[in-house]
Amino acid sequence: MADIDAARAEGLAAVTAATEAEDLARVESGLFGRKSTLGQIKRAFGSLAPELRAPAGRALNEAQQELRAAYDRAADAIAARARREQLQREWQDLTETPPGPKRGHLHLVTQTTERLEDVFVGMGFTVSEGPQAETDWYNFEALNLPAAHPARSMWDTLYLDLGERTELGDGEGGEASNVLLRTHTSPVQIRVMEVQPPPIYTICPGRVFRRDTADASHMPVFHQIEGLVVDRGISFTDLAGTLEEFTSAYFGKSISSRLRPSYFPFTEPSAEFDITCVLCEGSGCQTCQRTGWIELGGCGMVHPNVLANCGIDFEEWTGFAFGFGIDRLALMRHGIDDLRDMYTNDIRFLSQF
Ligand code: FA5
Repeated sequence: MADIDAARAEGLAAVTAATEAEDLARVESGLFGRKSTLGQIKRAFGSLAPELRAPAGRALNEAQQELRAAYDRAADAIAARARREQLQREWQDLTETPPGPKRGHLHLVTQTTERLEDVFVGMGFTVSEGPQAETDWYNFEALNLPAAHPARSMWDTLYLDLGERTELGDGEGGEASNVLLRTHTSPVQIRVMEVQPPPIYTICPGRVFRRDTADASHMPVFHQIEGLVVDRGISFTDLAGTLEEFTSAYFGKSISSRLRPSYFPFTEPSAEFDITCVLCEGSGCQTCQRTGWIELGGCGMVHPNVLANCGIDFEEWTGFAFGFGIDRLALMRHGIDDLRDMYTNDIRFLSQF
């Protein structure tokens, strides 16, 4: 019995001392094999008196079971620790988002609009706004474009079906079939002239809508900025000078402007307003089709009919107006190939600006 106890204690101590899988494997044969201490004691049972064999056998079995249980616990603990260590070694951070909150910024078109406003405010202009859903009166009729005027086809229009009369108009328009998404910022001219007596020096930036198919230089929803000046003795040279002043203030001294004859029903005479190609600075490249110039928008002297529609005496007051696309301007300024890139909301593209 004393030998069995001693062998059990010795076995338990050996199991406890084994901290690695190899140590445990090494002590295993000393614990359970035929040549183990308990195995040798068992073989000596033959020399015991018969009445002692049963209690000795029970004690030996208990000792063997105890050692087996201690051995299995130690093996489990070593295996669990090895697995933990392996997982720790093989762990990889696959998270795609950078840690911590990142500050966003204004969209490129908003940044461009704010810069344009700054330049014009610096030149003495105020900023005016108007609704995006307009009546036929403001978007067309008051701008010298009566119903069925052929020039209406210059603007592919999206009409709104509101079902009932709306509050948008002031009596001249406002019936459901007459409500549309404004196709340009020119209706804001009318809204300003209706309420503000001259002199007027204002710009009107805003979102406009056309039934245009999206391509590299067109979007169905885009942005324009309108300029309107009404004062005594305003002439075409004031228009040309203002646009030139704006061009060098916004783009820098190396970029200038030119006017080409054109047609808009609400201005007479009318012109197309070009600037030196920002990318090649006038030497000719793919973007400007080797002309050295890029078209920015339209302009002209406010048509007397438009002044009259707003109750302004065109004998006393004259004015000029201009309007150009903000999105295309941003495109040119940053050398972007495709207008659609600005609106697909790919954060990798947007975060460059
Ligand atoms: C007008 O909309 C006139 N209201 C401009 C004007 C104002 C003339 C005051 C005279 C006096 P136009 O349709 O050409 O003109 O548009 C002006 C500019 O808007 C274009 O030169 C272009 O830069 C931009 N634009 C037109 N259509 C789109 C489109 N689908 N996507 C992006 N930009 C466009």
